[in-house]
Amino acid sequence: MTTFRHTMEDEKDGMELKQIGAITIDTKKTKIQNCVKTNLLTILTVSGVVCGGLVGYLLRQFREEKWTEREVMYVNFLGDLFLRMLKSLILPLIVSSLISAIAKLDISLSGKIAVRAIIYYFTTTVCAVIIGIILVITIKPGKMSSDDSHNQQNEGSGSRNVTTVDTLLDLVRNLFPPNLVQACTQQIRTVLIPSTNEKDINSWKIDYEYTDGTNILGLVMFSAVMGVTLAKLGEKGQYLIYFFETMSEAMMIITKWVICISPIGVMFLVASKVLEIDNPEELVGRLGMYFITVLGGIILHGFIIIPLIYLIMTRKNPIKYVGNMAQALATAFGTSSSSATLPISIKCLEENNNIDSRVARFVLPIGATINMDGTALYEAVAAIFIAQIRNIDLSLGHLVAISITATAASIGAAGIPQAGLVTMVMVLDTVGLPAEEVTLIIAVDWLLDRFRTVINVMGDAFGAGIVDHLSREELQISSNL
Ligand code: 7O9
Repeated sequence: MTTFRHTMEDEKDGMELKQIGAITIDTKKTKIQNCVKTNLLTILTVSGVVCGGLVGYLLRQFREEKWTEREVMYVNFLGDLFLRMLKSLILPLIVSSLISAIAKLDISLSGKIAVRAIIYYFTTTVCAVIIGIILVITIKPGKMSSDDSHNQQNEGSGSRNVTTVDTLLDLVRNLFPPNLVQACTQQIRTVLIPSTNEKDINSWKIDYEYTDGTNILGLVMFSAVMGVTLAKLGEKGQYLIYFFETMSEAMMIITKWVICISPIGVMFLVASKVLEIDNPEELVGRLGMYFITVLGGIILHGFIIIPLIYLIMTRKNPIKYVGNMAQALATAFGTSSSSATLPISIKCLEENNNIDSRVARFVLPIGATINMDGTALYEAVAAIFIAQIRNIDLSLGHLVAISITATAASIGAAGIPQAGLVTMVMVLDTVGLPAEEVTLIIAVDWLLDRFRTVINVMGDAFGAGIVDHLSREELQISSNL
């Protein structure tokens, strides 16, 4: 406005106009420079994924014989360091950010935010499962593939004797860890001990054991309760709230440092994975249609349905929103772990998408734990694909049962030791398929895992955006108090 008035009032000689023109070109230039500068790391990380794939491919072509495990380990080394750094942030980050975010909200508002988030998680996960089922039933990837799979060796499935009920009860047990320090490294699981004269699994002896793996569900639960309690304590709770707030800020600063090496880390992670693939021909061969079905479902759900829900709820541009998350999405693809990506997702949400930090730090850790749209879609498709290969006709009741278990499995995955296999077995169990069938799809699982992780992270991010939009006014009122 001032420049405009200035030019109107002054005599408009050619010289001055030229100068103004030069200035606008100049600002445009700096704008582009700024844009590249601020997005440089993102651009580099996304290129890291592509370069990693290329490097891996070229190295494979480079020589006839297979790369040894040791050589793959060397290529993976820097990627592994990056992953370890990210993982070290998770525990302090989720505990401190959940506690401080919930403590800074008043109880009724955090309740409202939680309800909104949970409604979103549930709706989108059910949507994902339905899309998956529709696709796998129309494409019928299992009927197209030649059925030589019967001859496959059922090795390495490592199945153990569990019932779905036991798995679900373990989940609930893990919600309440008896020892918080132990919960940082171990979780409980039920073991059934076969008795010699009993074939019926229900009469076996029941035992429990602790297995390695962070009991994230228990820690999330405890942090949420702690946050609510500190909010209730009022004045007296302030010191601890400050403590956790500082901790959470500090973790975000360390995250920024780790992000600086993400392009290199992601590149080596992807390159080493491409190097170690056993039978790449499966991707275009027998499992090709299955792969395309899952990928199609993931793209349809993640790039059309969820953005559409976001657009309808917030009337904001979903494309820009996804673009702002690119760094997190590339890391999700590189690490195939939504928990390792969590620190970066929080940073992208707060800094690029301007999500209120109370919402981002409250909703995201919970989303990373229970909201896995990609996983739910994948498990439903996989179960039906296997049934198709085995020529088992599924009734509508079966399909409903698969939807329910796939949804439950994706919600509970973080609370189940060795989740990948166990949740898949749970879903297969509902259709009466044996656990060994999982071996059919293992060949392409490593790649599909990366794609579904991207969608898991994206679903969490859009959820935070929607919850933030719906809670904006209340958040403003609460911060003005
Ligand atoms: C995928 F909240 C956090 F960030 F602290 C958190 C920590 C750990 C959240 C979740 C977990 C966790 O243990 N998650 C988990 C996820 C455990 C076992 C299996 C899975 C499923 O993982 C996805 C999949 O395989 O489809 C995917 N790789 O989103 O990480």
